[in-house]
Amino acid sequence: MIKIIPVLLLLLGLALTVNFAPGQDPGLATILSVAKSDLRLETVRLLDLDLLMEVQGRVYIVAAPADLQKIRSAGIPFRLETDLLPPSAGNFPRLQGNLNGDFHDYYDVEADFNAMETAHPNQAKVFVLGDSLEGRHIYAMKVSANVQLDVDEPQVLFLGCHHAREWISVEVPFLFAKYLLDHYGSDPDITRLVNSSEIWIVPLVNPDGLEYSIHTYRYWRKNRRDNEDGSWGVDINRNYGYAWGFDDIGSSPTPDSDVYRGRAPFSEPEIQAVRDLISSKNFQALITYHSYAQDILYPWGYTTTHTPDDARFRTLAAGMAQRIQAVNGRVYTYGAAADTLYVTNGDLTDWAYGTRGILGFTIEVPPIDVQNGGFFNAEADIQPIFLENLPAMTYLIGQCIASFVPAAGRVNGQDRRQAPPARPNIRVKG
Ligand code: 0X9
Ligand code: ZN
Repeated sequence: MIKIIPVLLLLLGLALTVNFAPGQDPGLATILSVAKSDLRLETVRLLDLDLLMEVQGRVYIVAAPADLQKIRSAGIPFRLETDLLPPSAGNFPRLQGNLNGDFHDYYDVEADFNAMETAHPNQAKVFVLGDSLEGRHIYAMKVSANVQLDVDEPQVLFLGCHHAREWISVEVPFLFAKYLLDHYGSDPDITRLVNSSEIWIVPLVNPDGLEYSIHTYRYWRKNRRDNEDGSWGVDINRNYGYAWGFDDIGSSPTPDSDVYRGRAPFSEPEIQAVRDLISSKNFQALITYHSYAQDILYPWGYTTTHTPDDARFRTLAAGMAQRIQAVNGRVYTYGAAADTLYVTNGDLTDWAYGTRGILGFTIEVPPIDVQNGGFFNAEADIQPIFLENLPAMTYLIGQCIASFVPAAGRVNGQDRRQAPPARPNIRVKG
């Protein structure tokens, strides 16, 4: 997404990382560059441009036809760079050759989840939360001791892949489910966690987008909604129903934008499925995985005002960052999302916190920048990235167990919710 980070990357590296598929989706395939001096941050925001990277003073942009038009109208000189990004060739690493390598695709998630349930019938149960636009299932796995029973226990949710091109974000929650099941009964800490909580894992919120990213266009971000104006996709992390469309900076009303918020809150079935799961449970906390950056973000995203729970959020984020750093030495920064990253509206964590008081975190896993690979994690990095995130996941569950209030003494989630904000900046068309 919008990530402007100075980079010394050589163009060769750029060619290696882009799986460009000319002809398959010409509306999405143009790459162009603009001199950095001609492109100010406000312009980027205003024009809603999807920045790819910065190389030697030039900013590379993934441009749909409408973006090209906007850049032309704004009078910004640009250079077409499409030729620099050839179709993936035989000598490219396997991962970049239209194959997902060790990364899960939809069918891998399905098969592995079913196998895990069969192997661990007392601790793992697979649920179908709903279906995507193209009819794929949105899978969830519940991991808990005596998993068939519903007990009043702390509940924590881990999700991945709202954004199609962020393949690593499937792996972290998926591998967590696998780790819990593989270590239940032998590792006392894991056994205790599984015995005293309900852990829910939804590793692939956007299966249509992921399949499209694997097979057609590696940089695809949104779902596969036909917007019926020649453009495709809604950014499902702008479609949640709290402060939806609060302004046109944190999301876009324009269908061909990469941060298009959709026609209405919760218009997209993929996140209706997530909403319905969350509404039917009593989650204390959640982590939604994204890439790339190394940060831990919490509400609000729609405004730089802090939540009344800022201190609690900060303590938990610091605890997670510290544990992550202890594994491989990587520093994850943390803070309120709108301060730390950029404003977003209609994202999962704002909705989960704003309507149900859930302590919702977005973790953007490595790499830290495009120089280190951007959305293209090496297969060899899957395990290290999962393993460094593992103690943050178990820490968060441990904190939820420690502060759990059983149903009898609990304030209903409904009572914790905060009235959605007015939308002073919303533009009315017509
Ligand atoms: O923009 C997003 O949806 C996330 N970043 S990404 O580059 N993976 O697309 C960040 C969402 C963070 N949440 C808020 N800012 N509320
Ligand atoms: Zn993302």
